[in-house]
Amino acid sequence: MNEKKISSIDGFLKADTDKDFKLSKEEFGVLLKDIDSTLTAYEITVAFNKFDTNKNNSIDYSEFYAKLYAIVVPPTAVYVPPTVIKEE
Ligand SMILES: [Ca+2]
Ligand SMILES: [Ca+2]
Repeated sequence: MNEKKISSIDGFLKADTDKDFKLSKEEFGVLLKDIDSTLTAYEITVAFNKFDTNKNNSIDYSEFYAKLYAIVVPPTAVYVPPTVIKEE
């Protein structure tokens, strides 16, 4: 198993406090603050807008995972698409 993949799913589910499988800016902010408590509201907004690639003001798992993968996982890692996640 890929530890980074597991932690990204855990992080997403933990951050998604209302369990709609999307991260609002508030939920995303809590997640980022958990990672780096020195982040400002502005930095969180910038990061949120980067993750929210379709600009619908929420981050779904595919957006989250695609960006997290680009940022965190080294290019040599095997990409496993989040096929278990259903899009609306
Ligand atoms: Ca949510
Ligand atoms: Ca979105």
